[in-house]
Amino acid sequence: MSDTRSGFVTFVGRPNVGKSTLTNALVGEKVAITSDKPQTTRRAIRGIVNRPGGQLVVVDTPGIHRPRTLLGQRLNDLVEQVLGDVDVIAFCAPATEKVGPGDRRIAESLSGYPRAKKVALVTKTDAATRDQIAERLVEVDSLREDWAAVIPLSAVTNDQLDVLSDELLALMPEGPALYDADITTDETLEDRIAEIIREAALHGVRDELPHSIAVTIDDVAPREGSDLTDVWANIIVERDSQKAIIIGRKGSRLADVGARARAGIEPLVGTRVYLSLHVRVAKEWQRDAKQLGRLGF
Ligand SMILES: Nc1nc2c(ncn2[C@@H]2O[C@H](COP(=O)(O)OP(=O)(O)O)[C@@H](O)[C@H]2O)c(=O)[nH]1
Ligand SMILES: [Mg+2]
Repeated sequence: MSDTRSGFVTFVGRPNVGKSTLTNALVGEKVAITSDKPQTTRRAIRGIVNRPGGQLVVVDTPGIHRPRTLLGQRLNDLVEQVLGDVDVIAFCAPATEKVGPGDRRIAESLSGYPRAKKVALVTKTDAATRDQIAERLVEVDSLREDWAAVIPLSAVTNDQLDVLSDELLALMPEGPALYDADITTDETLEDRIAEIIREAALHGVRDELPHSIAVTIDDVAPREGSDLTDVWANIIVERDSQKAIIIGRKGSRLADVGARARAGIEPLVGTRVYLSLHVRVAKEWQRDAKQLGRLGF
């Protein structure tokens, strides 16, 4: 018999409702990149939350989309798999927007995962009025009969996150911790660096470009005889015109991306970083099985 609980939880909800931000806030460290662009999350990222009563593994996913490319289909398959496996699914809707058809559809779709317990979260309470929060709680509560809990919270001000962790842990099966207590994610260092660079590259780009950006790492190596880590990475886009946008006038945009990325990578590796970024074109990689395989999808 075990006196601790442990298990897996994932957040679902429309894009931009704050799922990745909440993952990071619970873990207490940035394990999932965030942005206001669609499809920012492209992997199932596991963040680990240690509590006195046990361990939560938070799986942040891209969410179900209408697939427009092979990448989109693969991401949907990944999300289906996660939803079928987790112990708890937490539905998220922001306090700042009325519940709409998209929310309703997602909440209904949770019936397809009978194994998981379901909770509802009203996110972004810091940006909403008391009346909005109250209205949203009522709307969200009525979306399903079987919510184990309905919790308002803010991942930005950390409001009610302890309540959420305790509630989630209480819904988990009894069992020992699944990961060592001193790790926050099972992502590799290279994967985390690639994601930080992608987040930097997403900054300030619009339209289709966010979807077209991928990042690969050639090498991460401490430079001999110095307190410096060399990182060689590639930003992959789908067209020459996109390459020109990423690089910018006289390389100015790429320099900004590099500076922004370096600031995120340095605390992760614990040294100063020399970042070598190359922009490459992989034609239509989102639709090409071979290229997707190469990029790890
Ligand atoms: N004010 C406020 N903004 C938030 C909160 N959580 C997320 N956001 C913002 O909402 C946007 C989308 O967040 P993200 O976590 O990437 O959403 P996801 O697509 O559901 O993973 C970002 O610009 C976040 O900074 C919150 O608790 N309060
Ligand atoms: Mg996300």
